[in-house]
Formats: sequence, C-alpha cells, structure tokens
Amino acid sequence: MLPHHYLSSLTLAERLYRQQPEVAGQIYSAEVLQFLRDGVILFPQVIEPELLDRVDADLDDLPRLARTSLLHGMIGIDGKADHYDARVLRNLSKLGVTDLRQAGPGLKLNDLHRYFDSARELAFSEPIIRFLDELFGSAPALIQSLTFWKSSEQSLHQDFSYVHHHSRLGHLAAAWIPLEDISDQAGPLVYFKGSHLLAEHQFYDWNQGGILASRNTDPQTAEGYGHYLNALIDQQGWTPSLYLPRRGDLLIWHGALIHGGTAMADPALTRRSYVCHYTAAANHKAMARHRVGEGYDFSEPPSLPETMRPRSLPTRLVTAAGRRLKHLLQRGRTHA
Ligand SMILES: O=C(O)CCC(=O)C(=O)O
Repeated sequence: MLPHHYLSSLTLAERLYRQQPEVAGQIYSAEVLQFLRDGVILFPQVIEPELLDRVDADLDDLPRLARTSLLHGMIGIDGKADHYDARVLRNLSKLGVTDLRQAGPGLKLNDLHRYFDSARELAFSEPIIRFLDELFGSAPALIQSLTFWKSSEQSLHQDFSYVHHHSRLGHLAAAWIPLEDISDQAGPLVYFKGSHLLAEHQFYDWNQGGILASRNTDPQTAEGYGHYLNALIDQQGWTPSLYLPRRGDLLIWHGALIHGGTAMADPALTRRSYVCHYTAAANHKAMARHRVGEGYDFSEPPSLPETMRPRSLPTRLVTAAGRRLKHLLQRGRTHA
C-alpha cells in the first residue's frame, strides 16, 4: 500500500475539504469541518452515565472471566516479546500478574463488545454513530474495541499503519471514551492537531515505500518510525495536546492523527478507557451479517467465555432430569 493509494481512499468529505474547502464548508456540519481541520473533535458529556455504570458492573466480572482461554489481552504493545505470551489472558500469570486490574501499563483487552452488551452499546453510542455517518457518508462499522486499565504508554503512531482490516484505508477513525475522570498523572493520551493532513511525501516508508507496519518489520525500521514522526512534528511545528477528559466525555480522532499514550507519572493511577476503531460499512463483504442499530460490527459472531458457553447435550439432559425430579418431589410434598 503506497501513499497515493491511501490518499485516493480518503472520505469524500476529506477530499473535498483538501481540494475545495469553501465547498466543503457549505455541505458539512461544524463538527465534521472542525474534525477535518484538526483531525480530532471533543464532545463533552455526551455518553449516558447509566450506560457507563453498566459497563463498570460488567468489568467487575473480568477477574473471573480472565480465567478462561477466550478472553484476549495484550501487554507490551510496542512489540515486546511478552505481548505474544499474554495474548490469552490466562497466560497473564506467566508475567507474574494475578489480577489483570493490577497489571502495569500496556494491558489492553480486545473486543469486550463481543462479551458484554453494555460494551457493545457503548461502541455504538448515538453521538459516535451520528458523527461518523456524516464523516464517512455511510453507516460506520466497528473494526475492534480495546479496553485499557492504565496508560498504554504506546509511542507516537498513526492508526492506519496498524489497523488495516478494511478495504478503504482512508476511511478510519477512532473513539476514545473515558470510563473515569482522567488525571494528568495517569499518562493521558497525547495527540497533535493537524498531523492527519499528510501530503504524499510525508508518509513513513515501512518497506519499499509501503505505509503499513508489519510484525515482521525489522526492529530498526520500527524504531525509525518514532524518530521519523518526532522529526516531522518538529519540522511542521505541531504542538501536543493532552486529553484530560471527565467520565461522560468523548473524543473522536482521525486514522492518520499522530497520537500515543504518555508515561505514567504515578504508576498507581488507573486511566480506564474504551477505545473503538471504525471504518465505513460501504463495500464491506460482512456488512449485512452483523447489523447493530444504525451501525455494523465486523467482528466474528460473539464467542463466549467458558463460563457462559452453552453446555453439552448430555449435561443439559442430566440437568433437565434433575430439575424435573425436584419439581415432582416438591409437588408430591404439597399434595401430601
Ligand atoms: O489510549 C492510549 O493510550 C492509546 C490508544 C491508541 O493509541 C490506539 O488505540 O490507537
């Protein structure tokens, strides 16, 4: 994938904004125009507190669910070897972590929307869907959701190099939803306004001009990416913004915005957040399969943790027979 492929896959809104901003100005809402200019937009207090309470209650169950082999998480997201061992949360103990809520920075749980209705509803909250629908010009679809306990401490990056499970790479945006008020000591999200409007010569060369990162990339190239972005930021004079939201706020960023997780000043502080990546549903093969309200979910049909899985037929027969026997005995007692 070369820079010009990326640029030709941008949303119509962005292509218009780049080429004829005055025409775009007459078509799109103030929110979308601000997003096209800055690469980011904040919506204060738009997420319903009751929904966040339900997410909290479900997350309280996680230590129990983490014993199953199905719940996936990641540690060391800048590519440390631990990452692969801890992909299945049961393996967290290999890293000396017994309660995942106590894990250090870098732990992210993948796709909790597949386990919890609350997380699914949060990913498809109305303010997110309404905004992305206008931006993409078609219904948005969820690519993945990530749940963080603490700062990711992830170095600066642009999502499109890593999140490319969709056909039109330029149709990519993410929502950052705080699950609590975020302290400046907890390693907040940092981003650089305007850094999403890359020109063709400003993309990092991952491999022969290609713009996608790969697990097999040699470590020097991966390290060079951070240096490259920092040099570009200096050269362009982009300044960092820290995101210090309150529970109920929402931030949406562009798939090419330079951002990362800052270092935790106080390692004891949590920075609970829910981060969802979206693309446009248009042209996606799986689109008809997983409709959720006005949006779409690209993930596989939900796989359930062991504790919530349907039981085998013999187990169900034995349980049903036991229930029937109990019922008969109770009836016998009332008739006696
Ligand atoms: O919240 C963070 O620390 C970073 C999240 C992030 O960079 C991402 O999901 O792309």
